[in-house]
Amino acid sequence: MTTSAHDFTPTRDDKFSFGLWTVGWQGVDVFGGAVRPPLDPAEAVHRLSDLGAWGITFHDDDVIPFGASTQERLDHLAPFRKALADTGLVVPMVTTNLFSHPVFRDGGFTNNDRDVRRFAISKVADNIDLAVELGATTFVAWGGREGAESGAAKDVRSALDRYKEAFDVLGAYVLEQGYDLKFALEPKPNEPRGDILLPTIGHALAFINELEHPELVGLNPEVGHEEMAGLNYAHGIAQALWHGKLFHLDLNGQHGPRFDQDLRFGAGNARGAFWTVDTVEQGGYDGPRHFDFKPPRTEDMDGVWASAAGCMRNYLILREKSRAFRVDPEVQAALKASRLDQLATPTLSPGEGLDALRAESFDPEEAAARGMAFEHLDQLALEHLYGIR
Ligand code: GLT
Ligand code: MN
Ligand code: MN
Repeated sequence: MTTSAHDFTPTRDDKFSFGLWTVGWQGVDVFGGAVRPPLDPAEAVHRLSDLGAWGITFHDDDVIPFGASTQERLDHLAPFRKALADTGLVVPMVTTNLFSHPVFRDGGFTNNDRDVRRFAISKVADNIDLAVELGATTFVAWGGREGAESGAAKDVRSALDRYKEAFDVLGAYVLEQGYDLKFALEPKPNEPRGDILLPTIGHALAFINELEHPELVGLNPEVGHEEMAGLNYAHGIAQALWHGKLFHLDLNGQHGPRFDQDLRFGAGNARGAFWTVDTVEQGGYDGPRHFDFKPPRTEDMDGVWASAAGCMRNYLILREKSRAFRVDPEVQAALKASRLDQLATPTLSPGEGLDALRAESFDPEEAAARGMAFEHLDQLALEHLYGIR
């Protein structure tokens, strides 16, 4: 079943998923305490299912309190599992909290304290077992506390050695167990640390190449995290796709370089959101459309669900706009006028070498006089986005 034109009701086929920590965020920030009551994970499953979501994701600590005994662990998981079974909601991704407890004040995998690093790896291994048991195939690693505020405090090269060591050990574990699970690194430039390791998609891609099992590790880029660094998210995920490394996505909204806003998807940089959806839909990504947002502190629980519904509705609206843009004959002519077809053609023909290029007569003045016609093309895109085409 596909969504028909102007029907922005989400269905399971749309593969929308939400972090339990998103709708469950109680609004605690640096300037104030909770404004909303704790949300029972089982209730979150039911409410998200009613709204048309397909999946739910979580950190170990979102469902099982830190330090829980084996029995407490089972007790906390039972109602969550029942809600999943009752609704048919899936768990496509699981992640580990290596940032909230004070023990992680200097991070997990790259903490200067060796004991803490050993604990962090074992906490993740336990959570990998749970992830696989619940059917997850992606394991996100957001290293928000892996970083520093000052220069001498972190030897970046040693820290990267330790970061690599953690993924090498955990990758070997996944292979040994025969698990169908891949890791997705989530870059972020700063916040909560002054500077976070693996700050952007590019840093993370380069890091993956140094691992023992690079094939097991890809990316989970978040809209706001790239835009905080002034980067173009659609370009970032396009490059991740090009490398075959777009394993998962965190969709949300952000207004330019400032603190991590985690707005609902489609709020913030609306033009960026349009190109994000266009890239996701055109680029061959078929994984979850995962929302990682924080319903603002101004909202009560009704506002939380309105915000969650808004994420999905905005995605579907932008998907319809992207499709309409791509099939518009005027757009197709404009793409041709802007020579996108030429960009898709190899620069050298089969069998041609440098000699052929050197022998070619080329008039730079004539070529320099040709405009690219990008303004007309972008105006058509904006008119689709603004809703008049
Ligand atoms: C945290 C962070 C997110 C990450 C989550 C996964 S937790 O809320 O801000 O960007 O995706 O650990
Ligand atoms: Mn995220
Ligand atoms: Mn964020």
